Amino acid sequence: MTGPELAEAALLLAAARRPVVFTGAGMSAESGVPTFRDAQTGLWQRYDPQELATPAAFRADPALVWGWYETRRRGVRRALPNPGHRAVAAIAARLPETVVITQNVDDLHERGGVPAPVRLHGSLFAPRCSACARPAPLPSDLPPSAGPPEPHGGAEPHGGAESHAPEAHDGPLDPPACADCGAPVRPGVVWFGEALPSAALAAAVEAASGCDLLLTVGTSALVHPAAEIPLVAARLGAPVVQVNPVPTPLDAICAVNLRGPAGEVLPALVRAAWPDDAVG
Ligand code: BJW
Ligand code: ZN
Repeated sequence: MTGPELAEAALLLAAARRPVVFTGAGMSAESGVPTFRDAQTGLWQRYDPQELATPAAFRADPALVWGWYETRRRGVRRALPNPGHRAVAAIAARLPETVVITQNVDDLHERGGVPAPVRLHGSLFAPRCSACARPAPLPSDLPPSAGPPEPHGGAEPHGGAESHAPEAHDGPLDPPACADCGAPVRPGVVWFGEALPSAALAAAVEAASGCDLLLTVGTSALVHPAAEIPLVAARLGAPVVQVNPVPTPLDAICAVNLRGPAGEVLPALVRAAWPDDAVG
């Protein structure tokens, strides 16, 4: 990828000392992890968020909700970081004050080389008791040969369109019981109507308030309060660079809009910012 927009964004990145990288589901799309709202492939095209991603849904049918999240967790387990994740890690390695803020509940930033992203919407890998909040152990995964292959594309990182198909839901699965109080264990993610983890939200607002560049990658910017993070940076004068194949509500506040997939645009951006480095 080349062009005046890439060159302009590269100048902003090369000049930055305290960048924030703010990511959404599009960051992991090329790893085969489905987004939520993309036409055809987004999870919400196939599943109703009100039946799966709210506290009321879990109360009404814990096995349905737990089974769905277990299917997704196993899909993510098989996925691999894509070149976009590695480019974000390269930015963080080059600029140690970089803060990576993610809405994603996968662990692909960590496996891609960013050890501690700020997680606004929790994690698929941190289940906890639905009553007393005690952290619960992850269920052990079946070996891949133990069952029929799932049609999730995570085993084919950076693959074609087939790897973006939402995975089949394996069906209801009773959640484990809390070892302390016996209540059902729930996924450690943030559902609609729930508060974001206060420390993570505070860290995100602080980083966005003090950054000198905000790079927003692969988010529709429709879900609040997370979507306000780029707005905080823009309001305080930091340039915002967006990486997304399609327009979003953030377009208007962006200094540069880079239209394209994160797995291609981010490595190109890193190469353009630091042409003499062997990273990206
Ligand atoms: C690519 C690409 C490629 C594709 N490369 N790009 C203000 C206004 C309106 C509503 C509200 C408001 N404040 C609060 C609300 C309510 C609600 C909300 O925002 N609703 C709106 C949807 C209308 N928010 C909440 O309920 C939040 N809680 C809250 O506000 O609590 C208040 C409270 C305070 C005190 C006490 C109690 C309560 C919680 C929100 C939780 C969101 N949870 C989810 C599910 C997580 C668990 C799970 O995984 O199942 O988080 S919803 C889902 O959306 C998930 C995501 O993190 C989040 C954002 O989605 P994201 O990442 O942007 O994905 P997509 O699919 O939308 O977009 C993907 C993008 O990638 C697209 O743009 C593509 O083009 C692009 N793309 N391929 C780069 N290769
Ligand atoms: Zn408990």
